[in-house]
Amino acid sequence: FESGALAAIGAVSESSELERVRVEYMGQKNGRIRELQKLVGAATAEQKPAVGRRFNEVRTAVTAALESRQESLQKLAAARAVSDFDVTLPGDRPRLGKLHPITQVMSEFRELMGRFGFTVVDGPELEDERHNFEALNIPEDHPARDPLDNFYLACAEAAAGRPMLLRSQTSTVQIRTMETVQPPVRIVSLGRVYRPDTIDATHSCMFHQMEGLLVDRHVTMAQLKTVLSQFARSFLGPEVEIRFRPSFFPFTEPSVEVDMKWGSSWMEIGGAGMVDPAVFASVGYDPEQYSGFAFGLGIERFCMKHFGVDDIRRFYENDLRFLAQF
Ligand code: FA5
Repeated sequence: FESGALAAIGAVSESSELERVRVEYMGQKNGRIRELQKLVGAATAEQKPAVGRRFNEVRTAVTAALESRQESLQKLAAARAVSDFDVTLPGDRPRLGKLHPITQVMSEFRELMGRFGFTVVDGPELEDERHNFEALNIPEDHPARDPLDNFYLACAEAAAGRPMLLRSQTSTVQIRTMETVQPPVRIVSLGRVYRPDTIDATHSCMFHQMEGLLVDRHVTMAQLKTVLSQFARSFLGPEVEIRFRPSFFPFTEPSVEVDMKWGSSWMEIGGAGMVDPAVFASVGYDPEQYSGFAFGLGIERFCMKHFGVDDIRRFYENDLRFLAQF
């Protein structure tokens, strides 16, 4: 028994085989050790001490051989795993994320306008009618307030007679700023705005604007044009031109559309004008003492020009093949 067991243990090369050998020789139920045990039982009283001792010796020896074989098989497996590991292979480079192209452009705008002395402020995307319309001189019956042209919300405030909407323009932040600080004011605010426009290559129902507001004594339209053209040139290059076209906004007088020429074509980038005295009145500024200019630019238009993207929808599809290029 003993020599057979030790030979079988020495011959195995896998843990599973070793387990089979263990069951065959040492198994509680049908292991061959049972036969030896029977011999011990059958021995005469005189033989018993010697036979019992021998039995114990054999059992201890086989058990120890099983254990040491198990240990050496484990060491062998570990060594094999280590030798399969090639330490000279290059490591996996961690994949770094990137900022969205619109986020990149917005940070650059904040930085540029900061250098022109404009402080960056934020305003809420969920607004009331005072900040989105009334204080901006957009009266109750004005078509811009049509529910079909705005994202009004069915919320508790609305039920209590205070309609709320997703802001349709960043001009709301002009009001929020003038309500809290006294002139001189020199701020920009960048953020999302929402309009139920028909979506196409240049229109989205959510987009970004940069609002600018400067209020001081003796502010002129020439200063407005200088700031806008300096800004556009710093961002896109010295060859960029700015053009004003007469327009109308309830909160500026006079009002203009701002076009930018980059390459061979003109492109509309936003609206601007001199702050209407009615707006100053609604925030408690004295229109006799102060004047100001304001502008609101579409950020996506700049991104499209800057990155050569011909469809605004690409920015919102979260397609990594697109986003990874910026
Ligand atoms: C305004 O929103 C005014 N608040 C701008 C303003 C501010 C005027 C301060 C005077 C003083 P307008 O609706 O034209 O104006 O929008 C401004 C710019 O936002 C547009 O020129 C365009 O570049 C961009 N824009 C408008 N609608 C969309 C749209 N659906 N998708 C993408 N960009 C848009």
